Amino acid sequence: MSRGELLQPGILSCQGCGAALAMKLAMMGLGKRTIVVIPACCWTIILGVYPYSALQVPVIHVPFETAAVVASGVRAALDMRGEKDVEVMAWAGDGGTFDIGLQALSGAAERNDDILYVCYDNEAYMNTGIQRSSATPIGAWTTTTPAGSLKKEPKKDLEKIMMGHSIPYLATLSVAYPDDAVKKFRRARTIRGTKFLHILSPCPPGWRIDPSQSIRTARLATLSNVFPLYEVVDGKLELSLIPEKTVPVKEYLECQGRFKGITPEMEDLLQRNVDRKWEELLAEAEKERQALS
Ligand SMILES: Cc1ncc(C[n+]2csc(CCOP(=O)(O)OP(=O)(O)O)c2C)c(N)n1
Ligand code: SF4
Repeated sequence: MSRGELLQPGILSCQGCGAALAMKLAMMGLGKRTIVVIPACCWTIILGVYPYSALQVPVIHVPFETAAVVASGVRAALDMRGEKDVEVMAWAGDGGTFDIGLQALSGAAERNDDILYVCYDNEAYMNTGIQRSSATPIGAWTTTTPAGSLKKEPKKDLEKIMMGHSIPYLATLSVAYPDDAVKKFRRARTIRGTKFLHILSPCPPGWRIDPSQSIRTARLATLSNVFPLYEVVDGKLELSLIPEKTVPVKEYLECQGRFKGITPEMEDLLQRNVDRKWEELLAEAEKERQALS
């Protein structure tokens, strides 16, 4: 894999930040003719302080809830100028996507605006000190789900919501599978209409892991089917990876301090939800496979 030279050294992330690596992979897949729209999130900081920027492409910082709508506006302006070869990427955290930016994202997707929307998912509002978002899993500690009242609600199924918009391309990615991730960014670039990519990006301070364990933790998320990797192209689902041997969810939970207080009942529920979702994905992928044969 060649170096991601569009993301320069000197970024202001914590050590082992999955979100930083995610951007490096995005830039490797997308290339120079890209404009990046970033709402309030850790990446507002990671990039560096104006007038400096670690990204060698134009970046627009926008209010928290407006990533998708600003990206749509930039797209419209580029279209008027005839600059069809420029990809507009909205790049937001899970708080900015699953919660506060969802309405703007839904609007763009319903219009099928030609933008790439990427959610880097660290499963909480990390930039403001680790608060619960609707992407936070059951049983996770955050500063708003302290010991004794850990999150009881399951993570919102954003893929289902986005698939309900019939967009031409949706994919899940992980920083632990960089080749797969770069391939999906490249593919997204070739597709016109709204593309939605969801990339799992561990956050060592928020997940209570050692920075050296970021990639291992992300890999366990996929090997336990907590975060399966797949693509949906024009409504057809294809799994990117089927683990040879599935790891119990427990193993994924045990390597992170944020799940230290999880109850056996919550753990059970999480495992059951993961199994059900995986069965659904397998069935959908098999249906598509049979339709093709
Ligand atoms: C309307 C509005 N509400 C709250 C904030 C404060 N704020 C800035 S960043 C942030 C957290 C962003 O969380 P997320 O989107 O998950 O990205 P992460 O910080 O995890 O990278 C919050 C709450 C804001 N800037 N604007
Ligand atoms: S708090 Fe988490 S997401 Fe934010 S820069 Fe640090 S490691 Fe990255």
